[in-house]
Amino acid sequence: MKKTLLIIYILLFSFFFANGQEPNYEESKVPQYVLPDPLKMENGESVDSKTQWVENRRPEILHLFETHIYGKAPERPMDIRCEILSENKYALGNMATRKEIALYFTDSNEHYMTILMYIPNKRAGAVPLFFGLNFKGNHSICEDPDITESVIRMEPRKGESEIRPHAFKLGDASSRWPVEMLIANGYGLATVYSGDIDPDYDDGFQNGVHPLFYKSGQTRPEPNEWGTLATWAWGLSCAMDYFETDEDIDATKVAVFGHSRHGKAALWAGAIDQRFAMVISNDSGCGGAALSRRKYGETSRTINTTFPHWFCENFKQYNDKENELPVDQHQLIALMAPRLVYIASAVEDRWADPKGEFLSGVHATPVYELFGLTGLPVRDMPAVNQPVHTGYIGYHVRAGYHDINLYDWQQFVKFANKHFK
Ligand code: GTR
Repeated sequence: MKKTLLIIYILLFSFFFANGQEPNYEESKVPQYVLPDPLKMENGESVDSKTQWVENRRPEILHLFETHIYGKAPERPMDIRCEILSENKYALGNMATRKEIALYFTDSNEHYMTILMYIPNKRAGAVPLFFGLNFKGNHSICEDPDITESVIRMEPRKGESEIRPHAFKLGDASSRWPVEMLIANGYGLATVYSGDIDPDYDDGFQNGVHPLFYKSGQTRPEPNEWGTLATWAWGLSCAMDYFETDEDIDATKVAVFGHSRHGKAALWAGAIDQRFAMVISNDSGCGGAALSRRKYGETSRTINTTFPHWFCENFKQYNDKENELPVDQHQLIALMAPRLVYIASAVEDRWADPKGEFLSGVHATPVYELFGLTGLPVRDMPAVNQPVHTGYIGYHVRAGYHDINLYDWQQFVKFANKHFK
């Protein structure tokens, strides 16, 4: 753990040294900014009814995010083909049924992602589900020895292939995945290794699903087409197509969640696909829940430089020009209305700008009010470990660093219990 933190700091330090740019961590140095009004159309007209929001303003904002930030994804394959690879009704000491499902992106059997799923055996009917991407393979989420090991694909080391056999051991990320706690609370859990959809490194968009959808002659996405985050979000929607067909799952109660880069993808998935009843962002930061105009911690320039493949090419035009962005991230949160959204921050995760994440919830709130709902019921940032769960936008800032841990999960479950039970 300490070693990992040290490596992260060294990487960040060398990155800023190379770029000659220090991140701002001082509130007094946050620039003055004016946020785009979610309730004002681009032509200046004000939006004062649900209908106007749903029919006009929401599509307008969605289109702006798609064109300038995440990029447009192609239509998902109709009737996506799936295959149950395994099923065990006696998993986790008989507590759960474990299934592994392959979802094929095309007619061939070559390109697919594998959903790993646990469903509580003690259930009266279909169950609500938490669903999110994992970083280290399906087998990393718990120590269940029968999970099929994901094929891990990472930036190739000199002379080697991108496939890294056994890069992560069984249960490697189990502290982030409280499977048994969720099962005991009556929730299902599903996950997909994000590298099944698009491996997380800049290879010019050759090794993920992109080439399967290129038009003839196309070799990389157009400037307004999907970067890796949008690709992951697209994959999350493909999984939702499957969940709708699985009788064990209540598809009207699926919470899509993600930590960090996966939190950014979860938010975008919740924006483009309104079948997700709840959207959870954990420490998603820049390009996720945090307001870009605050330029606190990670900025558009730093993120586009370190991860040039995450967003669409158009987003790079806004490096150092956050004020010129036609949208800011509170409007992404607003796109979830009237559904549930939860923003989780960690107080030491300054790189992700906890206050900027909180403020997104505050400034998305007027859209919830249009629906007669309370968004975030407070305007001042709550104290550490004092979650706010009474509105449709939930929030907490926990003690500690960039991570997703049991405390975070306990809050998500409490929030879900209020609405899903
Ligand atoms: C960081 C990145 C963040 C965040 C994080 C993660 O290096 O700058 O935007 O996404 O990675 O995904 O853990």
